[in-house]
Amino acid sequence: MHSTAAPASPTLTHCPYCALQCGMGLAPDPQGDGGLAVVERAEFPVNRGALCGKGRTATAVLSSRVRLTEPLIRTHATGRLEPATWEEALDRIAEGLSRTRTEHGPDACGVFGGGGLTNEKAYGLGKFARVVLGSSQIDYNGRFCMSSAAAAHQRAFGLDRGLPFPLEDLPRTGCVILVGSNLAETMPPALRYLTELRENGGSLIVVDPRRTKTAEQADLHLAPRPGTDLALALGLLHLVVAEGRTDEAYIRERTSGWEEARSAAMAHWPELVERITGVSVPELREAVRLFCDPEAAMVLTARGPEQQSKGTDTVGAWINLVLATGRAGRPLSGYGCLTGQGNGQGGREHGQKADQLPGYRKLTDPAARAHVAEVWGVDPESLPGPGRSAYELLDALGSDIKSLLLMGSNPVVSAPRAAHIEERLKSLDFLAVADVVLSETAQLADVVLPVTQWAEETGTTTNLEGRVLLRRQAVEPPPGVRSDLVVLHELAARLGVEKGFPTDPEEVFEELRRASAGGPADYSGITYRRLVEEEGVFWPCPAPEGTEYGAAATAPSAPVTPLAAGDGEDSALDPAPDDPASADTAPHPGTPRLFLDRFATEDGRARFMPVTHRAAAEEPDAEYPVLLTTGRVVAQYQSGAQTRRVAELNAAAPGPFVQLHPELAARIGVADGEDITVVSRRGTAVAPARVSRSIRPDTVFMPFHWPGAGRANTLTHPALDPVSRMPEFKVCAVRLERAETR
Ligand SMILES: Nc1nc2c(c(=O)[nH]1)N[C@H]1C(S)=C(S)[C@@H](COP(=O)(O)OP(=O)(O)OC[C@H]3O[C@@H](n4cnc5c(=O)[nH]c(N)nc54)[C@H](O)[C@@H]3O)O[C@H]1N2
Ligand SMILES: Nc1nc2c(c(=O)[nH]1)N[C@H]1C(S)=C(S)[C@@H](COP(=O)(O)OP(=O)(O)OC[C@H]3O[C@@H](n4cnc5c(=O)[nH]c(N)nc54)[C@H](O)[C@@H]3O)O[C@H]1N2
Ligand code: SF4
Ligand SMILES: [Mo]
Repeated sequence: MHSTAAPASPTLTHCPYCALQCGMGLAPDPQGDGGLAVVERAEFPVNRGALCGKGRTATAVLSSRVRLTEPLIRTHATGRLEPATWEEALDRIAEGLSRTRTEHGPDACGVFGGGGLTNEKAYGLGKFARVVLGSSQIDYNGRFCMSSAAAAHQRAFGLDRGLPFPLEDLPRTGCVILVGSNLAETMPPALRYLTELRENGGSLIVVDPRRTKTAEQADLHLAPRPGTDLALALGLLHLVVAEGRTDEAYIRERTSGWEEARSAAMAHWPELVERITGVSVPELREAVRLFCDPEAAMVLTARGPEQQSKGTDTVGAWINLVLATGRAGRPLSGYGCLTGQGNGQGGREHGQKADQLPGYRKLTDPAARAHVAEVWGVDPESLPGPGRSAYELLDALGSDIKSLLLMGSNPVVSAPRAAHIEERLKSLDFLAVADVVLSETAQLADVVLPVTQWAEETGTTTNLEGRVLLRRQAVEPPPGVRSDLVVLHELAARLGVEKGFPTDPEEVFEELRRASAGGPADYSGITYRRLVEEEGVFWPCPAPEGTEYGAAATAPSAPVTPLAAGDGEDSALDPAPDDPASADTAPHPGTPRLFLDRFATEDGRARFMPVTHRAAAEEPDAEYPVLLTTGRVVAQYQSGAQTRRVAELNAAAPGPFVQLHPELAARIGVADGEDITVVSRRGTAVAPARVSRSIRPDTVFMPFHWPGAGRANTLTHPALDPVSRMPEFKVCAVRLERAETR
């Protein structure tokens, strides 16, 4: 892959990795080995042509040298995975699942999905679990990602869309507080928005226990002890009240629950907060000044404060700060969560979540069940209820759950307490994995299916702004590889459901439109055609009333303010060709900005959450005296299944490490580059020390991208947030030892 000036008409598509969903073009490689060259797509608004190293090199994973090209079946004779035909592999999976269903009931069949799957795949997977298997046991890796922010969004605003405004609003606000996001490494092209913010005179506050590349850009860097963001936000709110900086008129007119939230915050004195967090009172005061002085301001959270056993309350505390200062649902202001995976947003809307039906409907809501059952042509009574959350589902493997179909995740590397989860996966009667590569989880499977990936197929994703995008097919997949949609179709047929699992992504999307119509995440007004003609469409985007997909009868109270005429005006929005009734009804323009008139709650008011600080599930003690936190580096993606197969990225980030402060390094007697043994109550990991002044002396940081001895998740704690069921990836207690010299 080479980045070059654009040759003739490249295929316009989007990066396979993170939630920014950078636009890119793919053209035949001018070097001529049959591969693809990545070309700039400067007109796409989100990244304006810029790509990070992962995006630039993404075509390397299309090469048959690194990926799966034939199905594999574990043979009894050798115990190893051996090549097989598609017929054999699909038959084996159908057999495995139906045996489990017969012997142990439908809920003994589990399904695990991923936030990297397109909307069409996520929708198909949820339908497959509920209609074909009749199982409630489905969840996905997004539970490990943004579920705490999603839960807090729902509670406070009545609707969960990561960002309620487009990124282009960032440079024009007055102050951004970025809580536990290392955007400079996790979404590099987005850093530009923050640079522009500062160029325009706005200020940036970064909250991170490490002085990251992102924190280096900040006007103010607050470095709390991991797991104390809740106290930090409450301390800031305390000061806001004490300094008389609340917006009383806004609180009165647009919110509810302020008194309780205010009392809870008042118990968090700045001096107490300083003791809990390690952030000094003058720093807290400076943060309040920077945040409150300008007319408009935003708070954005990412995994730092969210991946905690109190992530929902923590996000709630930051939302309280935003509400008390009158900064949500107003232009250039608000709270947002920076969603992570390529389809982290859409993947959480269309039914692969344990408690959810497409369109972000609740599985427990009788009206939602009736609507979706009708679209699916089944009896609402036949739909199972909510299942277990991701960690609980993985933890139940081998006991309640006997067979698992897994698509789009690599939990052997990415799940908390991973050695235990690896054992649970091994104890299954039957495991089937569909993947692009032979991931560490696929290596444990009874059957592995080689599937197509981004540039080899068409499908939609929804980026962190709620912008629905079309990824277009640019190349033919290698022979022997089939799409996840074909897998679902074939398995459904083998399990007795002949219809309802089309293999054409647009056909699936058309069904998704109907299923989502009238739901909170309404896609019914979006068509593939519009996605080609516009640079994406923001949901909610209902179909006009009276049209085939129009859902006037089921529409919820209008929570949102469509974009004022202007954006998208000139983009010939033809009605869907198969939809003559809509000829004179104007298509909905989509909703870039939410909540400007009212919030999506029943009374239209945002709800304060009365939250108080509490400790992490596992605090340091004499035996395990150091805090471990985990996260990412720029050159690797997630479990590394894809990026560890790209030479350029491996050269940049070859393996795990333990980042620690020189004082801590001196205490245990390790020098930079020497191996450290990190021990937690879950297990032991070994990786070289990276000695650095950019981290608190009481904390070590490990990236989680690698399997084996340096696997960070061998150490992490599976304590779950009581509401979101998010595991505590960001805090646990460890002991450090100098590794034995070899
Ligand atoms: N290069 C790269 N980019 C990615 C990904 C990737 O794997 N690699 N993954 C994508 C996905 S799915 C996601 S979810 C996003 C994640 O994007 P980010 O949330 O930016 O990523 P992390 O590195 O997990 O965490 C961010 C920061 O939280 C800090 N942190 C740790 N503990 C705490 C704490 O207790 N409080 C606070 N305030 N901060 C804390 C860490 O030091 C880290 O710098 O990135 C997306 N982009
Ligand atoms: N310690 C620690 N652990 C963490 C985190 C952390 O910060 N710290 N972050 C958590 C977060 S935010 C996330 S999102 C998870 C992510 O962790 P995982 O769920 O493991 O995510 P990926 O590594 O992206 O796994 C995706 C898998 O699907 C495959 N794949 C890609 N595209 C397709 C497709 O179209 N179809 C199919 N069938 N397969 C496909 C890839 O090759 C890969 O094997 O990790 C979580 N784990
Ligand atoms: S920032 Fe995210 S979407 Fe953009 S190129 Fe990098 S990995 Fe891809
Ligand atoms: Mo994520």
